[in-house]
Amino acid sequence: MKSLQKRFGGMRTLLALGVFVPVLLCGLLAGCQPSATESGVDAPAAEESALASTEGAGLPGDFENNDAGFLPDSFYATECINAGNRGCNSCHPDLHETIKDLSILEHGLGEPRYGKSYTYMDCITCHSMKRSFGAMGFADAIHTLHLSNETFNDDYSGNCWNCHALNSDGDIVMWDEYKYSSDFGGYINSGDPTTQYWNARRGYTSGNMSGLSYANNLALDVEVSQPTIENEDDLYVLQNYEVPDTATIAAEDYRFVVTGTNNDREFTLEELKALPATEQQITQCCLTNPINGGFVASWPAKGVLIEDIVEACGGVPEGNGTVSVVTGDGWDLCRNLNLAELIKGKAMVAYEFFGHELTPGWGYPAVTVMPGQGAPRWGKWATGLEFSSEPDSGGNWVSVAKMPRAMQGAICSGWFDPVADGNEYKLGEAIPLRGYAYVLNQLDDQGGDHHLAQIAISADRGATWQTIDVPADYDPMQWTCFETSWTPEKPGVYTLQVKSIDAGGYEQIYPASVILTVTE
Ligand SMILES: Nc1nc2c(c(=O)[nH]1)N[C@H]1C(S)=C(S)[C@@H](COP(=O)(O)O)O[C@H]1N2
Ligand SMILES: [Mo]
Repeated sequence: MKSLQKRFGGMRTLLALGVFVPVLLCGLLAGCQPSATESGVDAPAAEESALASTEGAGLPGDFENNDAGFLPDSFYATECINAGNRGCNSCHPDLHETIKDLSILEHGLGEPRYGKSYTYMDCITCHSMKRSFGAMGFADAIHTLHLSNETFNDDYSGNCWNCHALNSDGDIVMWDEYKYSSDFGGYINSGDPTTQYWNARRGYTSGNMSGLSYANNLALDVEVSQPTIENEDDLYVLQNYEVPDTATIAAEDYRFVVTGTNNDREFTLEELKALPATEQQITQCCLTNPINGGFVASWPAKGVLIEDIVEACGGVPEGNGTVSVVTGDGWDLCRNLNLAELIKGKAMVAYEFFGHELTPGWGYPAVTVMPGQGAPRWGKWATGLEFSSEPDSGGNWVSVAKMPRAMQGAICSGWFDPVADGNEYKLGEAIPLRGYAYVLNQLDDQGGDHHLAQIAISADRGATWQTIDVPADYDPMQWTCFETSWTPEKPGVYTLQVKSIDAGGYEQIYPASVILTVTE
């Protein structure tokens, strides 16, 4: 059996050697194709050495080089489902590398965080939001891009099933979602003990034809906490437009302009810093944080509460119930926010994080942090506040949660350990498990309250869930992290899943999943 880690490990070595990258990775994207020749890499030689170091087999991802991938080697896993050559990462082990040269305006995604790599999930959050905003539907483009590409067609024997799968109802789905589903291996509830028994009687002792193993009814000893991130580089950086000039403005030239108050004022950075300061931990979560994503973090911030700015400006006139953040790049999803809600949430204009000034990418000189609100409502490179009587742009929790794949950040979870698929452990070893769960703390249109109530963990593809209650005194605006360890009783290939359960009656539809192997 070849584990994913081994395959990916092999690929990483190739990438480190700098061979083969343009041909393999960029070759599939028209945008960076020229670099294959410009870089001067001797492609045929590179390809030869690449082949030599992949154990004499064809390319990882080559559909005719049947491979069981993360599954134990068997006729079904290798010949029938060819699990090792399917999904984006089988040809693009580093998807961020694949897209990073597209401009910021096209893909404002920074480096992956927490040691994660980009997966299909990092793309589909935005690319499923084709109705109004977010990224375009890319199905037509991605199909054409691949099917008109020589590398995909000839070197990879590429076809529909590199990327797609058929579920038990015969629907065409994405392999990268299907590989974590309870339908995997041909039984709709494969994790169910009755199904496992049926399979075991036919010789599939792990309980699934594919060789996947299950652990039903987990009873782990789980600890929860609400920490800030230890490593400040784990705070994601993302922008929708070009980084504006205000990101590097000299402190003495910067002005923070406040209008719509009883006594409108302009503040220099020094004057802002002279107002009463507040330090607090804040959880920031992009609404499009992918399933198992890294666009979420909890960090220490210092700044001035919006309430204290209002006070410094002599209050706001009756009727000015909303506030808009003015930003250096013109980002405008932080306009017409409900002032009372922001004050209650201790929203502030932050000019420091981790004990030092903000960096250009993170919104220098000032960012408005809006605890409990999705990160699109935060304004980086903030240059002022406009208080007004415009109507509030509205709480939209329910409509957001109804786009569960696109707006996963409203109710989300992810793994820090194991951080990705493919880790191997020895039987008897206690496997450390760590991750986060978060629910956007907003009122919905009906005034319903939403915050994280429980974290649920499964090792049988969702047939049974262990639920962990979030303590009632936890801050609903912060993420909750969990930590535990698990010692499986049998060797096998397991799937661990975690999901968030909201106090307002919703639960995360697509859990965050990781596949790991336990060897004898
Ligand atoms: N001025 C400005 N503010 C912005 C954005 C932006 O593009 N421009 N993006 C928003 C979104 S969608 C996110 S997720 C966060 C990203 O913040 P970070 O890069 O500091 O983590 O900033 C928010 N505020
Ligand atoms: Mo975002």
